[in-house]
Amino acid sequence: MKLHFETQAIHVGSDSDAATGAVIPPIYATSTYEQEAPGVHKGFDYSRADNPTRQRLEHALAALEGAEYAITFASGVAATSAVVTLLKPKDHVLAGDDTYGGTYRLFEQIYRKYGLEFSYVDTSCLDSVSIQKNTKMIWIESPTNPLMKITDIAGVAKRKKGALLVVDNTFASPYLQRPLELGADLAMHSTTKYLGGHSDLIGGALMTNDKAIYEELKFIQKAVGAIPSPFDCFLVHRGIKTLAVRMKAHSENAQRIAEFLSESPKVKNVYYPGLPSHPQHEVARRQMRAFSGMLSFELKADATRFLRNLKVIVLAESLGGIESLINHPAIMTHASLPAEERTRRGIGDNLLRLSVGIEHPDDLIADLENALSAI
Ligand code: P1T
Repeated sequence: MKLHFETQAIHVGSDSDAATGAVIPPIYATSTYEQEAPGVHKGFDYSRADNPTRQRLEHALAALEGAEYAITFASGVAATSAVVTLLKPKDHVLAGDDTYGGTYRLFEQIYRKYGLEFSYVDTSCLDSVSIQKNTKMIWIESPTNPLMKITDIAGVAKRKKGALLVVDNTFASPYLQRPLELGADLAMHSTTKYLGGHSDLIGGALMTNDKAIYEELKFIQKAVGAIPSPFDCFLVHRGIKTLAVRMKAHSENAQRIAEFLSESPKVKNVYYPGLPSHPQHEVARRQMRAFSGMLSFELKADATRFLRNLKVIVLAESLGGIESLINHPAIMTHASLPAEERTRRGIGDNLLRLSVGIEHPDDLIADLENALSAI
């Protein structure tokens, strides 16, 4: 029987514990496993290689992305790093020009010195996706961080000419968007965000249907060792059981707030793919089930004073938790970009990014209204 997303999120990887019948299986806090004789064991030998709590989470994550395989990491950045180590010196990565600041930092400040080449284009415009002879990977986010640009994933997949297409699906979550079904080779997540959903852990994951890529990444996971703890795996697994209901609530709240902000005379621009005025609104409608809880907006003046006057919405990095978080990208999440790179991308000093939580939307709107009236 083919189960729906909501049912898979609750049941895949969540069979009762065979030893005790516990409906919620135990967290396997163990580094190692007894062997009957050298090399004879029950499938686990050392927890860097594999751990039952992690394995259950990986089964669940694979099901949610519609993938054969999932591999988890200690952070989203560790997952990104694992993907890049599939490449060799002189290979070229064509990346979106609006990605998480830490992704750009990893590419430019770590991997460039190992001889990899990176260039950045606006992949929301398909014509800018031009593949060089040595392009081995295309790296996109959709929606992007922080400007919420949308890339036509199926459109890029048609142009990839043998390069691996990797989609950082963090802002959408697998409930809203499934890149592998649109032709991507790998989906990547910071599980810190919507999958965990409660701002209480750091983690990352990769999903694929390609066995050879999976085996290579599984080897990298073990050999490099950036694995998540069993405790964090348990928390992500608990979080994803409510992913569907949370994503519906995040999306509904964000739509209301985007509409509210669009009407404010104090706001210059609102970036939210759910607004019909968003340049890629139609693409988003086609490839996403709803528009998620992430939006950005540019104030006409004085972002700092506005932020000081918020009482419910919390000023903090990160996103995707049940509580609303607001971020100043130029000073916080995207500070690692050189100033001229930020300006080129359109990340100005009055740009704010809001991760809309699942509080009552009237309270969030009242909080924003009050802070807007102070500027
Ligand atoms: O923080 P970590 O779990 O390592 O994930 C990195 C990462 C990767 N991809 C995207 C789209 C992200 O947004 C992030 C992390 N982002 C933040 C911490 C932030 O506030 O934008």
